[in-house]
Amino acid sequence: MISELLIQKMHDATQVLVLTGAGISAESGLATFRDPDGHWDQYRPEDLANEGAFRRNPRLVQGWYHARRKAVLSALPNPGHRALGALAGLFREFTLVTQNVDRLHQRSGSDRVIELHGNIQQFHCIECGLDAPEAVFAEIASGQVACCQICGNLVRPAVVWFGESLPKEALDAAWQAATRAEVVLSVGTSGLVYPAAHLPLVAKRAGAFIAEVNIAPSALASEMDLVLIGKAGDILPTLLDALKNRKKADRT
Ligand code: BJW
Ligand code: ZN
Repeated sequence: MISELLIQKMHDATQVLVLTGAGISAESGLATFRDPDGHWDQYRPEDLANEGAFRRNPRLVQGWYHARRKAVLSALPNPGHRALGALAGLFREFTLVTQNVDRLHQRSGSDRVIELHGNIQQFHCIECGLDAPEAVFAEIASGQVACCQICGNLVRPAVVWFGESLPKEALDAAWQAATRAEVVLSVGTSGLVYPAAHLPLVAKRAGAFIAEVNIAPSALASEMDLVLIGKAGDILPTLLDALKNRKKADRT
């Protein structure tokens, strides 16, 4: 099921980067963005995931993020997340970069996850930046527009919307790791959103072998050295086992 070429490339590699997207959390029951039944089957991105939309209709946007935050808090990491956590231990340098805001990688035991698009757990004031207390979620749930207790401005989720810069430190670290990586796996992402989608391409230009794991070819598929079609929760544990076996065979 897993390509021998990928196993060999990963077996030989010391520096690996994995980029994940919403597809890896689909098997935890969280909706993706662009798949049928994804978030944007119901809403247009421009109505929700940008600052202008938020200022025009804060109740809608706060309510949508609050509902997603609740879904995230009751979701559990799945075998795909866990396999990446275990894969990390097989390489000298393993960089896990995610576009996801759900923190399921961290909850499955991955440390040092680079979050490109922030996280949905925290909300903060758009003006003074103060972290919102837990009480704002009850306000939002009751249909009120939640505002900062210090300056009275709106509170927003700590995510990156369209037109906003990604956190500089996170993007720089991901970019540097991409230029060093010998193998890149792009998992469960449509490859449509930049600059995240540049990472596998940057790595390829620097000589990396790049592969994707997706239930259908992504927008980056034609650039990939290898496309593995299937669920992340099936393919990643199989890849982990195959690599462990190969390493064990080497030692005997
Ligand atoms: C499975 C599966 C299973 C399902 N197993 N697989 C260069 C070119 C063109 C445009 C731009 C560019 N550079 C910048 C831009 C503009 C813009 C952009 O990219 N636009 C394009 C869409 C056209 N980018 C930005 O604005 C970014 N900022 C920026 O560049 O700042 C500099 C700047 C400032 C000012 C002006 C110009 C530049 C910011 C992007 C922020 C993205 N934010 C969101 C929302 C986050 C908050 C939230 O969660 O609501 O991030 S958008 C949304 O898309 C979210 C995701 O992280 C992101 C990527 O989505 P993802 O993860 O790929 O999900 P899907 O649903 O698209 O795909 C799921 C995949 O999984 C599918 O392929 C399935 O097949 C697969 N799948 N089940 C494996 N079980
Ligand atoms: Zn404030």
